[in-house]
Amino acid sequence: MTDRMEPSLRIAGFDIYPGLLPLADQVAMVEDLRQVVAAAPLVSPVTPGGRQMSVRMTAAGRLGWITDRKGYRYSPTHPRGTPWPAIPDRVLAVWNMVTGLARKPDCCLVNFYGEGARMGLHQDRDEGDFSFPVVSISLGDSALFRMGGIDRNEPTRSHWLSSGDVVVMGGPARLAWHGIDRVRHGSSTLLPQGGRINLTLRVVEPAD
Ligand code: MD6
Ligand code: FE
Repeated sequence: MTDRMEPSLRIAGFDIYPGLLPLADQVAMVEDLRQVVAAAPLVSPVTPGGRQMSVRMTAAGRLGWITDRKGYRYSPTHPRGTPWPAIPDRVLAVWNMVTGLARKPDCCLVNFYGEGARMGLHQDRDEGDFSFPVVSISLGDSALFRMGGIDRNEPTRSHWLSSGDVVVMGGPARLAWHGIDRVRHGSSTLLPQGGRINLTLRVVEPAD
């Protein structure tokens, strides 16, 4: 346990760190992620209801979050059957900075938003232990992030996330509803072809 950095913005219980990552770190993190994607290619997941998600997805860590016709779950392997690559140290360093926790995340979910991709309002509730926060890192194009409450019908607030921003969803907000309404395609030059990457770090296995 080390000191946790204080957020400079709090909206609906979400802790927001605008511009936490310097540009050089963002560039280096994208390079790390190219290696992750080389080992575990992005897939276009299908929901249990049979709908194709607009984001493309992969993961790093001991467990990755997957979805297909059989359901949502954490899996020790990529859909093609291979283990997930390790979570890059540079990504773990962000977890350490904003959580100060000794426990490391089990999963780094990687979401790629191409033109027109979005993420419907959802809760992150497939993990085994909600006492740990979920940490999110945004890279590339700006995205409109909608944050609500624990009940789906509570009012929501929206905030534009930019490249290098970090969000922590923990404490009472851990099970809050949230989503990405839209991405401003081409608003960042971090990725040469445009697009947005969002990383979410999660503790999946209950603390022992
Ligand atoms: C996104 N983020 O930023 C979607 N989940 O693309 C999430 O779904 C999210 O930002 C848990 C905690 C923080 C998040
Ligand atoms: Fe989420």
